[in-house]
Amino acid sequence: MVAGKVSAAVPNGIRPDGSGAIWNLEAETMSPEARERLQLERLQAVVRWAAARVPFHRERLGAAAPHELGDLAGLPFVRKADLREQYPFGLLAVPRDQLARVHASSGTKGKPTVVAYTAEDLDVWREVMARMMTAAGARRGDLLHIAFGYGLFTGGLGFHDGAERIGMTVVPVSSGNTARHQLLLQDFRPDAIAATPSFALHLAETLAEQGSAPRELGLRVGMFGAEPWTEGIRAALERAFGLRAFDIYGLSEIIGPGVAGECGARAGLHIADDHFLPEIVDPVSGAPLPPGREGELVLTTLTKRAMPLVRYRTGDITTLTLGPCACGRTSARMARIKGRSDDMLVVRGVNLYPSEVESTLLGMEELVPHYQLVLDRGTTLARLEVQVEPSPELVARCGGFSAEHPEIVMLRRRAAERLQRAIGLSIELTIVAPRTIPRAEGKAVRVVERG
Ligand code: DLL
Repeated sequence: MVAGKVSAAVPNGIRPDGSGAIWNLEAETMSPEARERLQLERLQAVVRWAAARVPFHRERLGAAAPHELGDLAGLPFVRKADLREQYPFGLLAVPRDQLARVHASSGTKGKPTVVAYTAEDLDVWREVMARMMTAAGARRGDLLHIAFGYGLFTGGLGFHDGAERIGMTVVPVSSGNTARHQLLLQDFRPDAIAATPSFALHLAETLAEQGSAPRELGLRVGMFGAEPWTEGIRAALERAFGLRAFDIYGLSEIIGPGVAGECGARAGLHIADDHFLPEIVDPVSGAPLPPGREGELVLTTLTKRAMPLVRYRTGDITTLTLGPCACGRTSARMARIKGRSDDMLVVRGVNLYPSEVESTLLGMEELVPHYQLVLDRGTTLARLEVQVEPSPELVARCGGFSAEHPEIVMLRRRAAERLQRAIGLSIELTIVAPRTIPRAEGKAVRVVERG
């Protein structure tokens, strides 16, 4: 069996005033030495477990037996393409009838990627989600409005199960149907909301359009994730709703949401690294990079039974920090995700992530936090255009939207200059009419290709 003790359902780190609560004191504050010992023990077990039970892993891992954590770097990577090739159940390490649940990615490019859980795996998932939500300040008895999609996507059910473990009251609204969200937010007055940051902004915008003030809903905690977002979006969400916004990260292949999340110090996301072992590698060469260097996050599941993965290439770009955090947790932390390596655009030889455009533009109060990068590959030199919308206040001041209005023309010039200074590229920028950029109900689409 893979070593994997799951903590009791009762939180043991909650201070009487509820501040700075830690769900699992033992696991989240263990000493670095104890953490490394546990990680090595679990790594050895998972490598044995995967090689003994899954032909795909056996062929690649052979008789590998890591003696120290550093030996991990000698093992082969697993990629998303491997999951597709093994569709649907080729990577299972347990008989199919021992699965408690299956999830899958949306599969926009061909077959979906299937992931599977035993009952123990679901228990680990609930545990890590309870940790992350507690770190964000969610408490037993809080009412939680879940706006992540339910179904094969891991967002809805992941938050749902973790919230039930904490003892929250769950409202499983799921994604879509903005009018229903508005009604329930106004009538139920939840303490907390879980959503993609872009959908939450959309909710704030539509509420304001109908004359109600999102701040008056009384939301205290926002838990956001499933797509890259920046400090600019955080500020916009906190301003709109008057809540504190926390970043929660995860991916279906590893477990779903709950791989990492921010605490009250908001100095990086704590990784549940007693269950998921992180590494950073050079996205091109795959060579391991030291803490503090930016690169691609690679994760190894230390306790998953149904579908263990050793050295899974997440495609997500971040950095790791190992130092202690003010909150008392001792896990490794990762910086907020800059983007996916496959979302990186190369514009006239310069690497560019949509999040860099976002963090530059969102500091401007005449713009709203909805933008899109339109890439035209129809021309010989790929052309990039940034589209962004003006704030309703500015449009009202101009007496309606017109791209030729002097204030809009000036705003366009200033925004383009700001981008040029920050990114070092002159990029075509267009201020488009309010509501032109599509609002997503799930993950926002930041880059669209034309031509
Ligand atoms: O998006 C799981 C999730 C649901 C996480 C709800 C957080 C909240 P997938 O659909 O498999 O799973 O997509 C995983 O989404 O590799 C990242 O590229 C991106 N992603 C997830 N969380 C964040 C985040 C879920 N907090 C992919 N910041 C990952 C940036 C994120 N990107």
